Amino acid sequence: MTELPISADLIAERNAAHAEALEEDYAALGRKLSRTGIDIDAIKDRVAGFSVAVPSWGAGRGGTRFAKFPIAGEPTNIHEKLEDCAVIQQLSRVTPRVSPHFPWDKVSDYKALREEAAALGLGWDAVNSNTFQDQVGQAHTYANGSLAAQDAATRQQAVDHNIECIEIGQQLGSTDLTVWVGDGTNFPGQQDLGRSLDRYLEAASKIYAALPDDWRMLLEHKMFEPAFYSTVISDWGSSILAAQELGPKAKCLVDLGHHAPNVNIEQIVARLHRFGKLGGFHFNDSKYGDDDLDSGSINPHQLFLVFNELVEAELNPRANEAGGGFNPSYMIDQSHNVTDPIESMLSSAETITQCFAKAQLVDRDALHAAQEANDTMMAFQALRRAYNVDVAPILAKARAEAGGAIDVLEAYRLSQYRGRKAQQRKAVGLGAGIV
Ligand code: LRH
Ligand code: MN
Repeated sequence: MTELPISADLIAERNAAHAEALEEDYAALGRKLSRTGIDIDAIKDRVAGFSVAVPSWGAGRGGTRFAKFPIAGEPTNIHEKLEDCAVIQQLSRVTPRVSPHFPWDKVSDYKALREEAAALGLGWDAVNSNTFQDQVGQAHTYANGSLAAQDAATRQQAVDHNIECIEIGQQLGSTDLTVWVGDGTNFPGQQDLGRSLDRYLEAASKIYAALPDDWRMLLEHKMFEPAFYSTVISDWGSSILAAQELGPKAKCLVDLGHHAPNVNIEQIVARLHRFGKLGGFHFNDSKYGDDDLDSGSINPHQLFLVFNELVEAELNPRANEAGGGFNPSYMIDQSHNVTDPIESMLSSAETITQCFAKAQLVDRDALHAAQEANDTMMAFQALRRAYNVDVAPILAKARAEAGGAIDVLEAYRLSQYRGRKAQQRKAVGLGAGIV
């Protein structure tokens, strides 16, 4: 194991300063929960088993089409991104995997990259293909689409790129390919809406055929952007139909920001699970469009309701053609335009884990009994009472026991990690766009 980026002595020293208060808070919460028959240590053990992957592209500052404002010391390549992801894992202990994006994270030796990550305590989650940007020297432009492009050579180029991502993923030890395509139109009539999907399915089936036995293909739907009139895989309906058409290894990935405001995302989760197609999540938050804001920063209650559905789903694993009962891939997908990306991912990992923990506290017998009795208020209260519990002591205890920091942001700031990196790393130029 390489020496981790944050001094273990600093973490130990700060944890010692917080230990007594944490013990007090944990004991008090334990007494409160035991009054309703909940064993706090059992919840802590569930939290200790929870994890969410971080996006390599989230380690750098993000931007919009208008501008991107880099910060000093932000990562400039996958090696520096891994170091920053190691900071998040070292302090939070819930982010042991990185989800890479190609060709953004392209290197010449993936075996070495896998060892480099492992030495930092990191593994790999789903690999992401990219057929929404043209690369220098690329034969066919994606300006008119990729997997759904009218031009057969362009579709084949996109298929080849996705198969290359699978091969890279195999070297990294990943078993999921996330396929998001921005394919769509900006004008009515620009493309035939039916034939576009047919072309997508024909091309996607070639990627599907290249999947190793233990792999999944995660289809990511999105309502709009970069296309602003129609998008080929625009909603969960198009996604589940495509996944059913492709086969048992094709699942649906829910990026929370890819829905119209106020869409009932937790019900989409329940539906995808019902039909054995719940493949995974890109956690973030939004107020308007695909804002890629920090998870739970705008609507933490929705995130809690999503995890409430996930607990119900885990309790009712639907047999699906691929046999796997319930193993959705949890990943963060955010764009950190105004914060230190490490702080945002520490804060988001905490919020996501809090919503997971709160969902474990729901008295399911009381909920189900109230639902059966049409006792609306008591059914709602069963959720609200769990949501209102401050689970921070449980998360901090699980984190400290795993060697993490009780106060992750305090430890990160005291480490002056970003300042040190600003001295070591070359500055990132001004620009615009997502990365
Ligand atoms: C598309 C998306 C997709 C990624 C990209 C970085 O909006 O959510 O998951 O490929 O962001
Ligand atoms: Mn996404």
